[in-house]
Amino acid sequence: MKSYSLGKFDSVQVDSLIDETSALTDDAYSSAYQEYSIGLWDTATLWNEAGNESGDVPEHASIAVPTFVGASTPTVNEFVRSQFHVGALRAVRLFRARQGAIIIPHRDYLEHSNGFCRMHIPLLTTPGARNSENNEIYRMLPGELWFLDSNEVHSGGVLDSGTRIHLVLDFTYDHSETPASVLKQADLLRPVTRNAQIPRPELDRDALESLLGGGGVVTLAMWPALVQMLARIHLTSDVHPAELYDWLDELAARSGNRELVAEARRMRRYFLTDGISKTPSFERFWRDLDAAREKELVA
Ligand code: YCP
Ligand code: CO
Repeated sequence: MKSYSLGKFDSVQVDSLIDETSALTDDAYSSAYQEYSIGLWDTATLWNEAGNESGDVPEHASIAVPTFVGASTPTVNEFVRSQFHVGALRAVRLFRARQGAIIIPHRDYLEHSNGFCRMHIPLLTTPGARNSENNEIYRMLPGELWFLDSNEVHSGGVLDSGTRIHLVLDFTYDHSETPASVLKQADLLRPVTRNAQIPRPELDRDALESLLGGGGVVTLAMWPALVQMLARIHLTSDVHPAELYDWLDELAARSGNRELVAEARRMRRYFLTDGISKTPSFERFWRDLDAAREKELVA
């Protein structure tokens, strides 16, 4: 696995971050990244480039500063300034997943020249919290500092009714340096020795086959619900997260519906190969199809 833990922060310090972030209300969280979220998955942007309150984090060159929401998290801000080299910092966010919510398998930075050096510090967790990177599933625990290699196919969230909140920091990525160089004093972290990986039982291919066999009754309006079901399978059965896109191709092919075939292809491009600026969103794609159909009817 390319993602790894660099160690653990002092628990008293982490507790103060948990207290402060748990007190944030729902309006601190935004629906940026809806296209990626499956269920109640959202983000609160605490630091971003000056003037950007949208929640999106473009690969900008300016130093990150606290946002409107970040003005109400002085403890987090102080922690960030004391532990990290903020000159390289581009964003500070909270990623929250609740009640079975996950992020769809994808690769980040597809259209970025360099990407970010992304660090996760779990604050709140639940036994069903999971992350995936290629063929591996793992669980991060509160107070640990993790470097996430988001160039690899990954996903994450919760499988149970609980809530997971991670503090996520993005730094500019100077590939000649190790991720630990974003820390002011990497040697102050306590070492993490536990094995974070979680084994999964073999995938029941017959059960999967019966799900995919239903292509004939599927329409575009049902598509997101099917994607949501299939996207979670790799978190509980031993299969690569990118196989989701093969299943979608398969389901679409069996439906005999050209629109579904094009939609499955769009999703692979959006999440795995071309990225979001070069590929339409599902909403845009669906609207355009409807508009084209309308036109044909009129002609
Ligand atoms: C992640 N990737 O993998 C992030 C969340 C969308 C892009 C937002 O957690
Ligand atoms: Co990602």
